[in-house]
Amino acid sequence: MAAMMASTAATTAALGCVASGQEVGRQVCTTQKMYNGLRVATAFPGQKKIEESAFASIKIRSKAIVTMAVATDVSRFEGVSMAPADPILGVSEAFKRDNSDMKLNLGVGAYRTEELQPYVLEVVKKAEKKMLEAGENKEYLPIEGLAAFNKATAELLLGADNPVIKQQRVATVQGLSGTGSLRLGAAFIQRYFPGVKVLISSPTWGNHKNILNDAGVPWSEYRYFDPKTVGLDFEGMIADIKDAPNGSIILLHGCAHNPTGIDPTPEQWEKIADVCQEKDHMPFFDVAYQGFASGSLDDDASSVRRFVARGIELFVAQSYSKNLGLYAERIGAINVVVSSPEVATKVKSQLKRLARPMYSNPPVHGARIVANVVGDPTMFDEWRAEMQAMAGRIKTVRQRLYDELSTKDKSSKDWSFVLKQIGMFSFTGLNKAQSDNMTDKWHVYMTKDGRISLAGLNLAKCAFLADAIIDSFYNVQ
Ligand code: KET
Repeated sequence: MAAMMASTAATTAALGCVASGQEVGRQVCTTQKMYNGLRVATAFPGQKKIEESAFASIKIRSKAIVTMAVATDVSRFEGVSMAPADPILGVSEAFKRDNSDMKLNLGVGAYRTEELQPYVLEVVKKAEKKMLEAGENKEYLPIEGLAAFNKATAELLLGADNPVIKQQRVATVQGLSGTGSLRLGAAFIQRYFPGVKVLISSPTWGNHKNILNDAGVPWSEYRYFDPKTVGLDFEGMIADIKDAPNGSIILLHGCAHNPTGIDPTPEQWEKIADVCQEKDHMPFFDVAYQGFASGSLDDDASSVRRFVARGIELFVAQSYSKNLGLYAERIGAINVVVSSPEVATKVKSQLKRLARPMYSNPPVHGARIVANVVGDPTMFDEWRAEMQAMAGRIKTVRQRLYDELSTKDKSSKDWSFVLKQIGMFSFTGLNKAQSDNMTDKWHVYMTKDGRISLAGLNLAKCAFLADAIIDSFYNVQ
């Protein structure tokens, strides 16, 4: 200890320029460099005050450690500002920090059981067991991903007997779940349709804007949600899509629109397809909830299939996070449906070229699970049953929440929009201050746009949630 103190004193003395509380400047530090041969001088572009505590807290045993301490104080990363928390995933982080027994996480769209626990599908466990028994290796996948997965995912989306599949007019590349697949599609747009604008719904899943911004793709919004009717502003939507320059790209949610839970009717989809054809617009479908909206994989893909049947070229990003509960496996795909097999081959080659420098090739585990489940008729049926059970549980809590809201609210407010919305979410209409009240007073974690994930709610908590919503709605402006 005495030796260490002596050495500390000696070092500090030698480093006269960095004594406690002393102003240190470029010139002095240059002198210091002469004393010690340390690199500290270059770390001081200007005047800097060294705090005593900074030195008290570290044990100065060698010149090298002093160098590190000084260099940390004047990081070259000082210009990096603090990023805001993610509006959705940041909610889960805040939820973890809350110690209240009341707390309820309705932020992220992730399915929970009636006990509010994460759920691994039985069919996924079965597929994993089969994979383990088969002794699969961990070799790299090709850039485009697992062939059996790509075949299964395109067939699931479009229907196995869809002519575009038979005619080999679909370029499918396995992606890093929905987000990574959207990002790959956006990179393709940036490279091959530079300057072409993507129209996104107002509102939309918040990450769409980030994905397009980071890919350098310009975007603007089309009207979608009408707060007055708590429904679709279909006329506004059509008018804005018509107004966009010919050949724009229109981002559409295949089913279970996030965050509103409001989808166009079949007739409205036809009208949207009419306008896309008139204006030579190209749809870009985001299909993150196939099977979760209605419980049927085919019904939830009908919007996409409608456009494909008309011969419209389009992009579709798919995700297996929700419908197979494979959130952390990052499994999904980007599909580009085009007019000829030759074009499909070229488009696929360019998607691979974009993927290679970004992440080289995708992970294999989730791809094998999907390929096994979809490729085995028994497991496929088991999956559909489990998916229907998940979708069914969400519908049950939706109904209970509506019942509680209607019973507890003595005013004439119509809460039936809760029942009309579909998918994982309810868009409550609560504003930011009201959503803050939900969290600050009631410990209900939700996104600040008023969205709640019903997948994180159970029957037992519906009455409590209704109290929180009614309080926030009427007592907070
Ligand atoms: N599209 C939509 C519309 C979407 O809601 C999500 C996820 C994704 C794509 C991407 O999911 P991935 O896991 O990359 O396949 N939404 C939920 C989670 C998140 O924000 O990442 C959510 O809205 O809570």
